[in-house]
Order: sequence, then structure tokens, then C-alpha cells
Amino acid sequence: FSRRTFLKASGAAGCSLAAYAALPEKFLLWAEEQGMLKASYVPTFCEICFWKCGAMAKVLNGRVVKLEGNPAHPGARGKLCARGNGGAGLLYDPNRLKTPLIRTGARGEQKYRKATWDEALDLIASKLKRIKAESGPESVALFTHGTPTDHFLPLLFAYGSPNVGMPSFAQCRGPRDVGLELTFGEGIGSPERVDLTRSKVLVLFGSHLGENMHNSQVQDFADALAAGSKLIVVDPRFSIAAGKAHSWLPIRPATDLALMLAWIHVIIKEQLYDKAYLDSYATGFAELAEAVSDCTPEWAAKETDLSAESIVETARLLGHNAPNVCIHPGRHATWYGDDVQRSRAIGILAALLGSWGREGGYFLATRSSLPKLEGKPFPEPVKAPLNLGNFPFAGAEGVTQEIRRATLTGEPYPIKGWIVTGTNLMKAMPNQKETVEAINKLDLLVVVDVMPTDTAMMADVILPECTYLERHDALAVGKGRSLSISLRQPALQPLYDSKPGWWIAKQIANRLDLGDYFPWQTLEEKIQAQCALWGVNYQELKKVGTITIPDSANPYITADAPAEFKTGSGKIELYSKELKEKGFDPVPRYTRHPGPRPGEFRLVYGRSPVHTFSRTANNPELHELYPENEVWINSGKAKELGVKNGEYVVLVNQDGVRSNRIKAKVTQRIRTDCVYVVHGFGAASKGLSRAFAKGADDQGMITRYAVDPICGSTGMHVNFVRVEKEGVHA
Ligand code: MGD
Ligand code: SF4
Repeated sequence: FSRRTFLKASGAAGCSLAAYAALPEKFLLWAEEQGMLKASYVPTFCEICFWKCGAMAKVLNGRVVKLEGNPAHPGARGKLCARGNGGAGLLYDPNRLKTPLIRTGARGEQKYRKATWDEALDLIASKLKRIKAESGPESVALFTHGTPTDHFLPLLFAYGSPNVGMPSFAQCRGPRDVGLELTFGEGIGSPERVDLTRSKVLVLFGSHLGENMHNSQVQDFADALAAGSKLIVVDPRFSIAAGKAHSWLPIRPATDLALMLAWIHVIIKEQLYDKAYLDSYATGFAELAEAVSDCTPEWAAKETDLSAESIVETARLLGHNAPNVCIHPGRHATWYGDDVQRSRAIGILAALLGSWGREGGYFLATRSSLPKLEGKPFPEPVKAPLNLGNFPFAGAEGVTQEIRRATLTGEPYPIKGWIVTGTNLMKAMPNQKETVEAINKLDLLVVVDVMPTDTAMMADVILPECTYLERHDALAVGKGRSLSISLRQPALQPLYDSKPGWWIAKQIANRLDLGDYFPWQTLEEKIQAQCALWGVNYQELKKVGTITIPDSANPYITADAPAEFKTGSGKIELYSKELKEKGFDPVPRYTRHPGPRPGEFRLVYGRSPVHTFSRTANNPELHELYPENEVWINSGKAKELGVKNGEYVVLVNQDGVRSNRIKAKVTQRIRTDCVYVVHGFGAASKGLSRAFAKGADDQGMITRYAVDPICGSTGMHVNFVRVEKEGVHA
């Protein structure tokens, strides 16, 4: 461009500075280069996934032109992952929800009319009042994920309901956290406290780091490998991480626990465990040794389809490098319905190797904490939350599908209203038919979202939240080696007629006479009060985005800083009395899960480095990088089926459910007994112009799920599919 063309273009667009914002980034960046515009940088943190990386929004004349990592943030370290870089794609996605909408057609018909905020909020408030009067406040449930939770959970509690369901527990990391808490008295945190850069051996059980892209963890992973850390990847698929591995163990899906028990067996038999550590900190060694005495490598070889030699060799590699061994506990751990026990087995291995609280294993979180900003206490709910009776170890995040079940059955009491914020339930929960049936029974479904997702398109009222780049949210407190406090603040004012989540929650509360629970005028006011309480300089925080409170305490167990475990015994529980008392196996026990029948494949799924669940499928920038998912199928099997690489096929599951067309990725990098897809595609909402009907929806195929009796999480790797060539019905 020349200066003259720029001025001409901006003149044509109205010649005001504000009009420059409507110009393409290229123009704005060029104008910046010429010194005609000056960029400002607004620190915030990312919401494209839940790692909460500190970001700097580069703003040129009212337009976010770029997002960069905040060097001051421990999770970002100056970098964002590709998804985080694509945040502006969400901001400027023309498909965004722009005004409140009220349903005019039947549920699922996707017919809506525009409404004003007053009209939509009044309608919601009147329905919530009616449900409370007729059925009690506990008949309203909240499904939530991410930062909207900070605003809508207080609204739910103030209203008087205890019923919350977060897919991040029952469909994700619930069993992992419960398994580790039962073993060590605490979970691994988020971000996980894995000491990757100091480990000599890293083990990934299907946790495909690099495709599963958590920014700081992938940075650490790359550093660890560059420094010579040995990697064992246990995965039926030759993942990107497997390409870097010292050992790839292509395990038969659903048999990981057999491999873990055999490793425990070898480590005990060959006395590769850390005796001094166990003597000081653990209990139940004798019972553990007895329980795994039959779990020989030969036995496990038959179950796992691995060689006994590879099992012994890898067990020795762990033992010889203890305690600097990190077995990643995974994150999305809801696979087979015995997932708490699988996570317990990882915890037990970590304990035998002495790596919990040790360098190269898992570091300890800072013991510092921050006082709570007190508010009006919530009323005591009259009825107990739905799930607690059924699953003794379900936590405060609730069990999503129990709310759905109560909605369908009216037991133990009716559920009449759902508020859904920050989660696309149709894509997050297994068995979509049940979700639709439950929604059809509701008196009220409110969805607060930024995009017209499949779930939003079933709502009675849709409220458009502005994106994370246009709003304040609660301060993010990171608990790693130190405490870090990060601020989310608007890089620009909300586009269209969208509003921040805090404002929406407060407006609903006001209409329900619950305004006392939201006593501040703006969220910024509350954030300032919190900073004052914590002794944090708010003006400084606004400028730098993240403030770290240094902690000089050693993050490892040492002789002068011995470990504390908040279990019943005060020790690491290799044998869990708590599980025994509740009728569960005190030491993990292997059960064989059904496998595919001839002609079938187990459906396994995972992540793409450029997408988060279903939330990014329509993002213009990320869609360009990976527009639709593919199904990985073993080349031998593809040949038998006459399927060629790149050809469209259809998946048909054990219950006869058919997928959208999906491209076949024919490869030797996957076993013959399973197929693999990236989760989150195949949108049904017509309002998502890019994602609509692109790729196959794995959740649509997951009609069956195995519930973990310990915590209520849903194992979702238990479905089988046939692969059909497109247009050919078997
Ligand atoms: P997303 O699919 O990303 O996550 O499931 P969800 O929590 O449902 O949908 C998030 C929703 O939040 C989208 O509708 C998005 O538009 C909206 N959103 C994004 N930003 C905002 C915002 O700022 N405000 C509001 N109000 N809304 C926003 C994830 C869940 O799914 C999880 S945690 C896991 S680990 C599971 N993963 C998984 C899987 O891998 N495979 C299968 N088959 N099922 C899975 N289910 C689980
Ligand atoms: Fe954003 Fe990526 Fe960080 Fe997630 S890992 S918060 S998507 S930059």
C-alpha cells in the first residue's frame, strides 16, 4: 500500500479514526508500520481452552489485530498455542450470537425471533419464579464450564438449588482427580503439577501431548525431550508423541490397567521400588503385593497384545530411573467405566517409584493461599444434590448425566429448568437421544453462549455473551510452584448487543430479588476489592496482566520438609480402606471389557492441536487450519473394505446410528481393532456456517457409556462402529 491508498481507503470508509477499525488487519498493520497508528496492548487471559494462558491483545484503533503470549504469565511464557492465537477469529466470527433470541418454533426447529434484553430477562425470571413456586428451587439445574461458572454458580446457589453439572468432571478429569485424591489426599491440579523438564522417563497413557495442546505443558514436553528424557507412549495409535518415543506400546484398547498392574508386579518382584520413601510415607504395601502377585507380564501380554519382554523392559526403565519418572495422569480420563481405578494404578506406580513430590516426577503445589472475599451467605438447600447418594466420591462439580436422568424420570425429584453456560451439552455428553428427550421435558432451557451451538439451538431463550476479549471475568488464581493472579479485562467494548456473563447473572438475580448476592455495580469493582484484600496493586495488575506471589518453599519432599498426605491414614494409600468400606476394590483389579465383534472397530477419539472440543469448529481462523475431522483406519483393514485414503465413508455404530460423511485417513499408524476421530465436529446448528455438517460427530456415535460406580463419570470408549463406503448400505 502507499500512504495515499491508505488514506483513500480510509476516506472511502468514512474518514474517521473509528472507521479504520473496520479496515482489514493488513491495512491497519501497514498504517502502524508507517507510524500513522499506534498499537495498544491489553493484557488478559485466554478462554479458548481452560489453561488460562496470559495473553496480550494488540489493538489498533479499536480492532484486535493479534494475540500474543504474556511473558509475565507462567502458563504462557510469552507464547500462545495455535488455538489461543485464533482468539480473534471468535471475536470477529460473523456467526456470533448478536442479540437475545426467543424460540418461536418447536424445540430443535431452530426458529427464533430477536428480543430485547429486558424482554428475554423478564421471561427467564418469570419462569424461574414459577418453577420455584411450583416445584422448589432444586428443580433448576446449572450446566456450566469455564469462566461463566464464576457468575452463574452464585446465581444458582442464591436461588436455592444445589444442582450443578460440569462436563469437566463426569466427562473429563473426574476419575483422575478422585483416583489421585484417594491415593495421595490431593489431586494433581490444573495445570497438572507434572515436573516434565526434570524427568528422566516420561510415560503417556493415551495422553497425546502435542495433539492435546496445553501450552506450557507442551513447551515443557519439548524441553524434556530435547534434554534427553526417555519417552514411553502407550497408545493404540502412533500419535505425534509416539513419533518421539523411546518405546511405543501399541496396546489393545481397554487394557491399560492390565499393563499397569504388570508394571507394579515387576517393580515389586525385582525390588525396583523406593523402599525408604514407602517406609516413610505409604501404607498397604503388603496388601498391594499380594493383590498383584498374579499379574505377571505373561498374563498382561495376553490381555494387552504387547510382548511380555516389552512389559518387563519398560517396567525396568521406570524402576532404574526412579524417582525421576513422570507418568502423566492424563486429563480426559473417562474411558471405560473403571477409570478411578486406572488412575489409582497410576498413583500407586508413582508412589512405588517415589516420584510424588520428587524432582522429575510431580512437584508440590505452593501452600500459600488467598483469603476469600466474603459475601452474603447462600441459603441452605432444602434437598440434597441429585448425585451424591448414588456415587460416594462424586465431587462438588456434580454429575451431568444424573441431572439428565432426573429430568427424564422425575426421580428423586423433578428437574424443570436448565441454565446452560459455556458448555455445548449436545457435544459434551454421551447419548444425545437422552439429552434431547430430557430437554423436551423442560419448562425452561436458557443457554448463555457466544455461538449458536447445537445446544443453544434447542433453548427457549438464548442470551448472547460477549467474548472473553470484550469483558471482565473473575480473577484467575493459578496454583503451581507459586500463586499467580491474572486479570481478564476488555480489549474492546462488546460488539453487537452482547453482554458479559457477570452482567447477565446480576440482571437475572435482580429480577429474582436476589440482588444482594451481587452487591457491586460492575465486576471491576469486585475485582478491585479482591485485590485490596490480597494486597495486590490493581493498577499494576491492569498493566502487566499477571502478578506472581513468589514462594521460596521447596516444591519437593525433603528431609527437612517431609510430606503431608490428607488421606484417612495420613499416608499414601496403596490399599484404600475408604474404598473398601464403601464396597469397592481397595487395590485396583483388572476386569476385561468387551471388544469389537468381527467387522467392527472400537471408536476412540482425541484432540487436534488447533481445536478445543466443539468450541472452535466454526472459528474462521482455526477452521481454515483443520476444517473437518477424519477417521483413522488401519491400511490393512481399509484394503479389506475397499476404502481409499481421502475417500468419504460413514460410521455406523452398534445401535445403528449413522454418522455424517467423514474422510478416511488410511494409515499404518493405528491398530486394526479401532478407528480414531478428533472430537467436536459435525455440528447440527445451521447458524454455524463453517462447522455445519462438516465431519462426523463422535458424540453422536457414543450412544453407550459405562458409568464409573465410584464417582459417576461416563466411560465413552465403549462404542463400536462399522465403516461403510459413502452411499453403500451394508
Ligand atoms: P465445548 O464443546 O468446547 O466444551 O465440552 P464443553 O464444555 O461443552 O463447548 C463449549 C461451549 O462454550 C461452546 O458452546 C462455546 O461456544 C461456548 N463458549 C465459549 N466461550 C464462551 C464464553 O466465553 N461464554 C459462554 N457463555 N460460552 C462460551 C467439553 C467436555 O466434553 C470436556 S471438558 C471433556 S474433557 C470431554 N471431552 C470429550 C471428548 O474428547 N470426546 C467426547 N466424545 N466427549 C467429550 N465430552 C467432554
Ligand atoms: Fe489458550 Fe492455548 Fe493457552 Fe488454551 S493452551 S488457554 S487455547 S493459549
